[in-house]
Parts: sequence; structure tokens; C-alpha cells
Amino acid sequence: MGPDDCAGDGAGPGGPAAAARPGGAARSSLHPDPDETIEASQLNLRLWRGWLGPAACRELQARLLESIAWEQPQVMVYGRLHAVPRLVAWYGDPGCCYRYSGLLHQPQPWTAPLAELRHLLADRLGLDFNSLLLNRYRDGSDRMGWHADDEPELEPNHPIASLSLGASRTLRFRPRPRRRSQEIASPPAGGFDLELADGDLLLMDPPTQEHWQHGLPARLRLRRERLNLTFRRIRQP
Ligand SMILES: O=C(O)CCC(=O)C(=O)O
Repeated sequence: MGPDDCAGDGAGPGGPAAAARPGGAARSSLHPDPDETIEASQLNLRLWRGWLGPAACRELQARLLESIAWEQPQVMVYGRLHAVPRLVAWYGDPGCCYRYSGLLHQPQPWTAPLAELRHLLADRLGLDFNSLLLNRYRDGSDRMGWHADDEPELEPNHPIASLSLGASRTLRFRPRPRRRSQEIASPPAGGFDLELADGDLLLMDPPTQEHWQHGLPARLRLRRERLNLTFRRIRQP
């Protein structure tokens, strides 16, 4: 993950086209249609609202808060160490190492609730993830800067699945900019916002990460916590 990837306003394509799909009867349990598909130039997102129900979300969030080995890495910015503004944890199959926040992380072994989610995603979406980054935003001042999930160790042709739990937050997208700019306070030209709520599942399909960045701005008056789980596929040697 490279939250310090950056830069300018990027003369990107226009806003994305969002298509609401009827859910309910048309859904099958195996490959259910998403509630929304969001398409723009070189961007493909699929969104299932309330993919996990409220009771399952509450239980899962409570289990993760107590069982995950949360860390707050320090990153060097202009020669000074800063704690990243959130807590993180990396889980995965043996050997699935991942560099984020400038540090190489060895995977923790899958815990029971994480392994269940991984298998649910495989059953429902037919996607085989081998690793997972968890982000814990303790309140609205925790956040994540602009970045793309495009590190060399990630399988480039594999979607990334992002599950949100707890407080709603805005995930902001922008076309990959040409100039350096970390400003994330308002939606950039050619970009758009997605509000992600408890239980929502977002699939970011290739080649989105090659052409777009995303980030999670602060929401200062928010006091509630949010967890986000991004399932990924690390390249196998
Ligand atoms: O918290 C979120 O929704 C975004 C997480 C994210 O961008 C990431 O893990 O790369």
C-alpha cells in the first residue's frame, strides 16, 4: 500500500456511471449481482450494500476488535517519523509478505473469523484471496491518504475485495494524477465519492488500481469506529 503515491488534479475522465441493479429475486447465492456497478475510464467497481447483515457485522466487529494483532506503524516523512493515522494488521497464507507504510510485513496466520470470511468470498464470488489487510479507524480523525493498491507483490489481474464494518465513511476516488498533490479534503476534478456503510462489500476490479487512486479523508466530528478489511492476492513464487 502506498498512501504516499500522489499528485495533481489529473485531467481524468468525467464522473463514473453508476447503475443500480435490482436485487432480491434475481440474486443467486453463488454469483449474486451487485447492487451497483460503477464504471469510468479504466475503472470498474462492484458494490453490494449490506452484504453482511447488521447482527453479523456487530458480532464480527466485536471479535476483530479483541482478537486482531493491531499495530500502528511509523513512517518517515521528510526525515521525521510519524505514526500512521490508523491501526493496521496483515494476515495471510505463509510467505505472503507485503510492503505497506514503508515496512515489510510478515503475515499473521488466518484466525477463525477471517478464514470464514475468506471462504465466504470464495463461495459467493469465486475469488481466491490469499491475504488480508485490516485497517482500524478509531474515530473520524483516523484516515488514509491517496494511494493505489498496485504494489509489485500483488497479483495485478486479481480484484481486491473491501468489506466495511461499523461507522460509515467516504472512500474518495480520483484518476491517477500527473502532479504531486496529497490534498484529499474535497472531491478532486474527475473524481467521485462512495459512502461505505456497515456490511458493504466493494470489489475493485482490474485495471482500476493501475489508473485510479483512492483514499479515506478524515470526518472530524465522527466519534465511532470503523474497520475495513481488504482481501488481496499476493503473487505466488
Ligand atoms: O478503509 C477503506 O475503505 C480503504 C482501505 C484502503 O484503501 C486500503 O486498504 O488500501
